[in-house]
Amino acid sequence: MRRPISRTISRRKRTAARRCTAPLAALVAAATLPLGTAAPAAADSVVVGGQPVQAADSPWVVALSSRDRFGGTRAGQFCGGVVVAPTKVVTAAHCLGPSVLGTDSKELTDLKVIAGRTELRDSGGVEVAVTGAWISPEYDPATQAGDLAMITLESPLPHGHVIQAARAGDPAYRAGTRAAVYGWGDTTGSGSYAYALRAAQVRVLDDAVCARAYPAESGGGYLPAVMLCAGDPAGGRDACQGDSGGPLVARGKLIGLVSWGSGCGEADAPGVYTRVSAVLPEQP
Ligand code: 4AZ
Repeated sequence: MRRPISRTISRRKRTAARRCTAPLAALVAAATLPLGTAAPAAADSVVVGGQPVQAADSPWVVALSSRDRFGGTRAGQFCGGVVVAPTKVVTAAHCLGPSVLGTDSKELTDLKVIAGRTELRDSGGVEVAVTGAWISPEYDPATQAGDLAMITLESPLPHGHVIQAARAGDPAYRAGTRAAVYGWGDTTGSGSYAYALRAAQVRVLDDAVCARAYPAESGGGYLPAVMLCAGDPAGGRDACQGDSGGPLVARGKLIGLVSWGSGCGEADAPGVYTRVSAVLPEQP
């Protein structure tokens, strides 16, 4: 059986602790974090078929961390994020929801952004506290439409960390464009979470290909207005669990956020990404 939304087959099967009851609305209403209380859960992690990269060479990639909830072995990393302004990080909305954080998701007291750190066991880079989170009003947890959240940092990161987001119509979105996805997620599809940042080279795929891979059906399907898909036609290169919220970059610009997919790196099951140009509000 293959269902179109990996949230039902990969993200959610990861841990029962993620199946939770806290309404996302509560999180949205709490425009200002703190979120969460301590409860162990597996990290939402991977890049399959990638290679190691240095945070210094891709300084806009950050890790979202909660040691309270995910433990300290990998610095509490549970999702990726992208710096779009000195105090603003975008990530997947689902990263701040119950499917990732578990129950009591509205009160995570130790949510941090880790920037400039390649290896999660090192102490390099900076850890910045989070003062607020905005969930896109377009986010629909049932379909993953609008899977984007914006986090406000307590103190600014240097301008060198910021990546520009591609606007609608940018050639970076064209099918066939080479792109790279970054993260500390599962490198195998079977729960081998990376300690060091990795990137995989993929290509932006045609909407028709994405729609064929994930036909509309009850509960999900590919929605080209708010999603794009990317992969390696032969499989093998993809984002995976734990990479969610991390960047898909093409032509030096942010085009997508890791959102969902069926498994990781399987042929004819490309990774699906939030179409940033459609969901991110215009930057000032
Ligand atoms: C996940 O569960 C997930 N292969 C993220 C990305 C993909 C699959 C699953 C894409 O977070």
